[in-house]
Amino acid sequence: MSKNPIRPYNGPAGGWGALRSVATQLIEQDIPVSGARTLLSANQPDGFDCPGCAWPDRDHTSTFEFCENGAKAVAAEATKHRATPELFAQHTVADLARYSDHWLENQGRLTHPMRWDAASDKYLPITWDEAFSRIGAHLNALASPDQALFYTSGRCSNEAAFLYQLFVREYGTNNFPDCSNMCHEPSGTAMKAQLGIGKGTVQLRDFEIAEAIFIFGQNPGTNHPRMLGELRQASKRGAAIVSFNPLRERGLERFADPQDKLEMLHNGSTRISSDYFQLRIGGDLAAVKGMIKRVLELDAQARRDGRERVVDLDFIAEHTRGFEAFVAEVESESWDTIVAESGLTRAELERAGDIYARAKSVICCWGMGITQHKHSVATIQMIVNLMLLRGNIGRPGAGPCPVRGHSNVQGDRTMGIYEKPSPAFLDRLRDVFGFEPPREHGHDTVGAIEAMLDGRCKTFFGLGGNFATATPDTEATHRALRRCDLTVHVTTKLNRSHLVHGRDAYILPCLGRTEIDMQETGPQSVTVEDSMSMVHLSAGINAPADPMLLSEPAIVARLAHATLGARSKVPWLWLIGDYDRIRDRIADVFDDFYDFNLRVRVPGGFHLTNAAAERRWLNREAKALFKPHAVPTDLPVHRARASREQPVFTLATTRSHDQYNTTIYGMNDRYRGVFGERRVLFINAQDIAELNMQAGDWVDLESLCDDGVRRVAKRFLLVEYNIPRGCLAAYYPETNSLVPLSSFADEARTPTSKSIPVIVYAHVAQPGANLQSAKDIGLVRVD
Ligand SMILES: Nc1nc2c(c(=O)[nH]1)N[C@H]1C(S)=C(S)[C@@H](COP(=O)(O)OP(=O)(O)OC[C@H]3O[C@@H](n4cnc5c(=O)[nH]c(N)nc54)[C@H](O)[C@@H]3O)O[C@H]1N2
Ligand SMILES: Nc1nc2c(c(=O)[nH]1)N[C@H]1C(S)=C(S)[C@@H](COP(=O)(O)OP(=O)(O)OC[C@H]3O[C@@H](n4cnc5c(=O)[nH]c(N)nc54)[C@H](O)[C@@H]3O)O[C@H]1N2
Ligand SMILES: [Mo]
Repeated sequence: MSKNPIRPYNGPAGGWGALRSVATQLIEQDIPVSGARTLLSANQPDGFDCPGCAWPDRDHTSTFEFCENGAKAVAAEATKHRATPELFAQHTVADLARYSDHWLENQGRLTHPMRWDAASDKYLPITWDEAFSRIGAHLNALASPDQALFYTSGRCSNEAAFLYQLFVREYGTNNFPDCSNMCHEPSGTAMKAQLGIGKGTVQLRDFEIAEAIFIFGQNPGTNHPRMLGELRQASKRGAAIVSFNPLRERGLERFADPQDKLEMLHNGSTRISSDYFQLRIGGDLAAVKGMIKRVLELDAQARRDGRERVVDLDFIAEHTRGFEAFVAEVESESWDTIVAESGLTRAELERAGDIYARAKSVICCWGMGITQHKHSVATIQMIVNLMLLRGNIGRPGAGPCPVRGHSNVQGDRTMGIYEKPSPAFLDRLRDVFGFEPPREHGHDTVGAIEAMLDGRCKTFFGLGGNFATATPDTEATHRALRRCDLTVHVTTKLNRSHLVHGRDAYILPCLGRTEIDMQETGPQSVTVEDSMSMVHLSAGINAPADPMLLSEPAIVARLAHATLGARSKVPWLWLIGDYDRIRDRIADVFDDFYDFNLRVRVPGGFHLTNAAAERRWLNREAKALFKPHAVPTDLPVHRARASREQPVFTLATTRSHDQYNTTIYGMNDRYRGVFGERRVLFINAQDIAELNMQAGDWVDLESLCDDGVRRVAKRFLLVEYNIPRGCLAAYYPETNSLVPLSSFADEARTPTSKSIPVIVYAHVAQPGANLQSAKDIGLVRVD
C-alpha cells in the first residue's frame, strides 16, 4: 500500500491514462506486444465479442472498438499465467483461502479438471470422463432434481446457455439462480408488467438523435466506457445529458476519447453531463416524481394558456392506461416529501423537469444505482411513467435503456435461464424435444442461498461466476455453500467460490471467448445478445490456454449425456459437433430466431424484435401502464434512523475502476483518486466532522438489520468525497458481508447492495490481525 492512497484526479475520463493503464495490464499478464492483436480483434465481424460489458458497438464492424476496461477484460483472459495442477499440489485449500481474491485471480487460467480430496485438503487432477460420470451419478442419486441448483453468470454464450437450460429442465428442475437476480432483475420485473417486455427499447441510432439523455445510477466511465463515445457525440451536437448520481463520477463529467487523435494530441476533452444532480442514495423515485410533478404543472399551465399541451395526449389515449389515477396520486404527493427524500431542491427538480419537457425525444438510462434498492421496481416504473407522459417510447431517439452488465446476460435470459419460465416457453420445449419440462418455479439467487442454508438444496453447480463472493451476506452464503454435498464450478480462473466448497467439489476449466473452439466439424462460433437486443457471432482467435480445456457447450453436453444417458431425448454429443445444430434447435424454440444461422452470419448480426419499441404492448392489459407509487418514507434506512441516537448512514457498494465484478485487476480507482487501496469509505467532510474523526482515520462499518445478526466489516479508510451528507460509498465485494440476505428489492428480490443502513465507528487495530483472513475483516459473524 502506498503512503497516501488518496490523490484527487482532475483530468477527464479516458485519455492517456486509459492507454497507460491498458499497457500496464498487458505487462502484468505477461502478454507480449503481439498480444495486441487479440485486443484489436474484439468486436470485429470475424473476431470475438468483447467480454467486457453488454454495451453494443457500432454495427459490430468498426475498425477500432475497444476501451480500457474491455482491453483489461481481454488481457485477463489472454494472460500467460497458468493455474496448473502443480499450483494445487503446493497448497491445501485452507492455505489458498488465506490469499486475497486478487492473488487467486493472478494465478492465471485453470488448465485441468480438478476434484477436491478430503484427506489432503487439496484439489487433485481428474479426467473429464470421470468428472462427468461422478457428477452425473451424484445428480441421479438426489431424492429430487429440485435439490440441485444451477447458477449462471452472464458471460456464457447463447449456445451454452440454451444447452444448459435444456439439460437442467430435462433433468427436472427450474432452479436457475443467476447473476441477473443481483443485477437488472428489477428492470425486467418493472418493465414486463408495465410495457409487456423486460428489455430496453432503444438502439444505438437513437443515441444519435435524442435531444436529452438522462442517466440514473450508472458509472459508464468505468463500467461501460464505450458508452462515453455515444455520450460524447451527443454532447458535441448539443443534446442535454443529465446525470443523477450521489457521487461526482469523472466519466459523467469529462471524457477524452483515446480513439480521437486530435483530442489526444491536444490533451482536449469533451464535457459529458450538461446537468449533474447529486441526489441522496435511494432518492431517485422521489426525484423522478418531482420531475413528473413539474411536467404536469407545465402541462396545466399550457392548458390554461391555450398553448400546445406538454403531455402527449394522443399517445396517452391510444397506448396507455391509468393516466388520471396516476396524475391524482402525483398531485397528492407533497413537494416537502419529494425534496426531503431526493435530497435535491425543488428548483433543481423543476430544472430537470423543464429539460425533460423541452426535449422532443428523450432516452433514460439506468444501472445498478437504481436496481439495488428495496424500492427498485417502483423507481424504474416511475422512470417509465416519466417516459410515457410525452410518448417517449417506440419512436426515434426515445426510450428506456437499462444498461446491462455482463456481455451476454440479456441473451442468457432470452435462452431460458430463468427460474420462472412461462408456460408457453415450456410447452414449446416439450413440443420440440419431446420431454415434459418441470412446471414449478425454481429458486432465484437469494432463494438458492436460503435453500442451501436450510438443507432443501444440497448441490450447487455454477456455469461461470463467483457465487461465494458476488452474493450478499457473505458469512451466511459461505455457510450455505459449505453445507452442500457437492459444489461444481465451470470456470476460467481460480476464485473464492472454489475454496468455499461442499463435501465433494470439482473445478471444470473452460475455454474463454477469445479462444478457438475446435469441435468435430472444425472451429466454432458462438452468439451473444447485447444490451440493445442485437445478436451477433463471436469467434475466438487465440490458441486455447491449455489443450485440456473444453468449451462450455461441450461441458454441458457431456455432463448431460453422462447424467441422462439413454433416457434423454436430446442428441447431446451430436449437437456439439457443429454449433449450427444448436442454433437450429434455438430457432425451433424461439420464433424470433428464425433462420438463425443465416441471419447471424450477416456482418453485425440481427436485431431481435421488441414489441414495446413498436408500441405493441404484450402485457395482460395490452397497454402501457402508468404505475403510481408513493415516495417511500419507511425503508430500512428510515427505520434505522428513527431508532438510533447516533448517525445512521446509507451505504452504496459500487465498482472501482480496476475490477470486473469480483475480479480485482488492480488496486487503483483512478478517477476517484484512490491508489493502492480498496478498503476505503467515501464520506462527506461534514459527516467526518460530526463523527469527530478525520479523513485518513480507519473505521469499522456495522449494518443495521432487525434480524438479530451483527454484521461488521472492518478497517476502512475514511476518504473525504463529494457525496451528499448521510451517504457513504465503498467497494463491492469487500462490503457484501454487510448486506443482509433478507434485504432485497420488493417483487424482484435483488439484494439491496446500494442502500445498506450502517453505523460507523473507529477501528481498533488488533495486533496480528490478518486482513486477508475472513475472520479479521468481518466475513465471519462476530458475536
Ligand atoms: N470495468 C467494468 N465493467 C463492468 C463491470 C465491472 O465490474 N467492471 N461490471 C458489469 C456489470 S455485471 C454491471 S451490472 C455493470 C454495472 O455498472 P454500473 O451500473 O455503473 O454499476 P456500479 O458501479 O455498481 O454503480 C453505478 C453507480 O450508481 C451510483 N449510485 C449508487 N447509489 C445510487 C442511488 O441511490 N441513486 C443513483 N442515481 N445512483 C446511485 C454510484 O455512485 C455509481 O456511480 O457494469 C458492467 N461492466
Ligand atoms: N455488494 C454488491 N454485490 C453485487 C453487486 C454490487 O454492485 N454490489 N453487483 C451484482 C451484479 S450486478 C452482478 S452481475 C453479480 C456478478 O456475479 P458473478 O457473475 O457471479 O461474478 P463475476 O465476478 O462476474 O464472475 C467472475 C468469474 O467468472 C469466471 N469466468 C470469467 N470468464 C468466464 C467464462 O468465459 N466462462 C466461465 N465459465 N467462467 C468465466 C471466472 O472464474 C471469474 O472469477 O454480482 C452482484 N453482486
Ligand atoms: Mo451485473
